[in-house]
Amino acid sequence: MVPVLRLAIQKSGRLTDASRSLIAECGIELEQMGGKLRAPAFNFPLELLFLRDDDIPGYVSDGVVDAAIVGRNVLLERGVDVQVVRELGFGRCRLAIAAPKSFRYDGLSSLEGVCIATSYPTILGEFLRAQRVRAQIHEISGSVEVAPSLGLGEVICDLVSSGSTLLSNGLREVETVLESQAVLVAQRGLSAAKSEVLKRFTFRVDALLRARRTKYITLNAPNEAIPEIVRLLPGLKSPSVLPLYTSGWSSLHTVVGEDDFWNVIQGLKEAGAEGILVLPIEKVMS
Ligand code: PRT
Ligand code: ZN
Repeated sequence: MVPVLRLAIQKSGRLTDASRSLIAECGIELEQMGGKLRAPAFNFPLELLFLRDDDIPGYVSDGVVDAAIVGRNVLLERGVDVQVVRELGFGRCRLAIAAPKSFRYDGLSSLEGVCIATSYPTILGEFLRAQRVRAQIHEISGSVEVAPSLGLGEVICDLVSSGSTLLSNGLREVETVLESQAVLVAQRGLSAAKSEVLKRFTFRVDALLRARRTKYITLNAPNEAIPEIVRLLPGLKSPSVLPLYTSGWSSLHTVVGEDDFWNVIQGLKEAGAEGILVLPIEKVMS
């Protein structure tokens, strides 16, 4: 019998919606998504558990759950030994040191002897040790950005995404300690049967992640412009070229990565492409 993989996601917070969407887009349907602690899937051997993010790393390493989606920052702060299976590309943020505008910062040596307020003492401690900086760490549990104004630390170390929280508290980012995003993690030493279910789940996740990173492009072009357009298109293989009803014109179809997408489009127009359509891709199988 195929065992059920127990996968934990954050119950309610910044990673919740994206984690639920990922599972839904993998074609996995849950029996109920209400306020309950767990939801079994009816078309895949998976059971979802909704937990506080801080509890997730420990539950994975203890084997209470088999796998989970959690921020890399939380994982490293807990210091548990679990397997990072995939980076998921959402929940991106950085753990950064930020100082009041009045604080003179000329590099890491400016932090010597300084008191840093943070909810990430483990990660910060390791960073400071690696950089050979002796600073004091003052652990606080929330609203770290107000610490300097309350005299709880001269500088802070906290998660940043847009930077607007720092800005509105008169702080500026001076060092990046860690780049973070949501990761799929699994317990070390899963049984062979559960590893197989995880592999099937990861296969779906990979198809989805590849699709999210790519766009399907179609365009029309005069035949003489095709060599230059093909040169510009970094497709999976070379693009498909189909003749149009209007003689001397063709339609090209290909896949372009999100990273170089805008540069490619600009180049295509300059090379004579017309009627460019950009379409989302649902899955890309390797
Ligand atoms: O209730 P539970 O314990 O499960 O949730 P939580 O309140 O501890 O975590 P939550 O939901 O706030 O964040 C979950 C995860 O989202 C984090 O562990 C990160 O991996 C990720 N993430 C991504 C962030 C941010 N971006 C983020 N900006 N987590 C927190 N923030 C906070 C940050 O602490 C600061 O207060 O947002 C503020 C800064 O945001 P900007 O946009 O103003 O820079
Ligand atoms: Zn938390």
